[in-house]
Amino acid sequence: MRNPDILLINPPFHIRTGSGNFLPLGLGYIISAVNNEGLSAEVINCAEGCQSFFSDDLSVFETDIKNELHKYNPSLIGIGPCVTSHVRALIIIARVCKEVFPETPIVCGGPLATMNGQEWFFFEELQIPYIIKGDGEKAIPSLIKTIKNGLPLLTCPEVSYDGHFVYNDISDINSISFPHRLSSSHTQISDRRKSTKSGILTMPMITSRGCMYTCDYCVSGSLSSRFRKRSNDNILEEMIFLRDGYGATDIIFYDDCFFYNPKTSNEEIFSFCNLLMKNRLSMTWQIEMRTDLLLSLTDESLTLLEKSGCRQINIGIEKTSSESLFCIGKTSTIEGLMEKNKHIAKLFGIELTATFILGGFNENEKTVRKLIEDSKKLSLTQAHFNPLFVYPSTKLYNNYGLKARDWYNLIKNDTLPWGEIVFENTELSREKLLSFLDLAYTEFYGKTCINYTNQYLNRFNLWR
Ligand code: B12
Repeated sequence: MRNPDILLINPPFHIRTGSGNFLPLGLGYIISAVNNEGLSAEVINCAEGCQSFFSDDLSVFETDIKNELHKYNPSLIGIGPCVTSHVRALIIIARVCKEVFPETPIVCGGPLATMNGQEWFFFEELQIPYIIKGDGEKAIPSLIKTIKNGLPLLTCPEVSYDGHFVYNDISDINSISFPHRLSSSHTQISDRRKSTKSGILTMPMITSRGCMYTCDYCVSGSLSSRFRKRSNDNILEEMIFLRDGYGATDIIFYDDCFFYNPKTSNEEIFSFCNLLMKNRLSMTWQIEMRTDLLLSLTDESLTLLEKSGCRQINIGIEKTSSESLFCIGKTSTIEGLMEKNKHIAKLFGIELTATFILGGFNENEKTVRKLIEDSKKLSLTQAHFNPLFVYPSTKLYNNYGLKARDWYNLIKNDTLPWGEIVFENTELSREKLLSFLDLAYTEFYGKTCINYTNQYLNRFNLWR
């Protein structure tokens, strides 16, 4: 029997074809914070523990997780990071945890617990009375100490419960210890981000909290009351730590916008890249970038990016017309992108890849086909297409006419097993949009691709 101070449970999710999968950095951060206080944490990683969210597979998952839980006797159970797509699995995890450990306190955290207006899901549907909103690094050690001192959890200043919400926001994120990591064999990098070279060890990092932008469809902007970014020195220190401690040669920065301000992007790049070069880091890396930021880059910045190891820029293009961008509340521009990408592809050794969204208020078959055609003209080596998804706590969700609790029933009762709400309009049904996904991949890659629609309709496409 294992007796950790906290047993963390990472819920399973519907892993899509080619998707990445690794121990959530949020859990890694929590484990480090707990260990720093001389406390212990263990994880049940369910990421691949469930073949699908169809009921027969969920029953198998229920038995498996129950058996796994019986190996532990923790002081506290933490479930998360919770996202909306986990719903069907969360219901089972919460039920089984209460059954196996009727006396042990349980707390949930992550994006879904952080969103304003979604607290009811935990209190009423999961019957979990405590959640942590925002950063967990101070909150979780504090919760464990509260339990060790024999006090009720609601005396812990960081905890939220029905009628009492606390948002945890660590001001100096440079003060947070680097996240605990599992071995590289637990890190699956998505096809879009993988290096084609051999002998590369890629590890993920995150260097900010929240997002400066508030695109209508995206949750990131509402996950933190303000955008916080780590210092360049602190980022470099973690890169060196991963290189020397784990043999990492390549980093994926998962920040929504690594360089974040188009007005100062060239200066940001100058400081960051020069710091890496001065320290002879010799690692490659990749970042996410908005189109307006990419368009603002000078050749000098692009040279610096390449020289300091930036091997790939993933551009969040999403739409190829200003009207469609406007309809999803994305303030970036598209004009000049084709020429800019062509220029970068010709003169610089930086691979350009992109994400695109199919569907939206103004969209029809014609606009979707146009987007697919445009995607081929943007000098990209890879592209990732998604239907427009609707998440609670976004402007799109309200504009789509959904009420605060509607997402829950839509996902719980959906005939598809993936936990997503697809934006539909009179011209584009969910089925139609899914069929366009196959067309998009086939057109973009110039060959008949594996059936991408299947990744949504069927059991998980795992690598085993
Ligand atoms: C990196 C990333 C991924 C990676 C890794 C996922 C992972 N599990 O780590 C990949 C590409 C695999 C991925 C996949 C998916 N992602 Co994702 N992802 C992100 C991203 C960009 C960063 C996450 C991160 O590392 N944050 C940094 C850490 C430090 O923050 P954190 O995770 O919030 O953790 C802190 C707190 O939340 C809290 N906390 C976290 N866990 C717990 C647990 C407990 C018990 C407690 C008390 C507290 C607590 O403490 C942590 C430390 O302070 C976010 C956007 C964002 N800006 O956050 C989207 C985001 C979380 N993803 C999202 C989605 C939808 C998905 C997918 C469902 C997409 C899909 N359909 O395939 C899957 C589901 C993955 C999963 N395991 O659940 C949405 C979730 C929105 C929602 N509706 O809930 C987000 C917000 C993106 C968005 N803008 O919409 N994702």
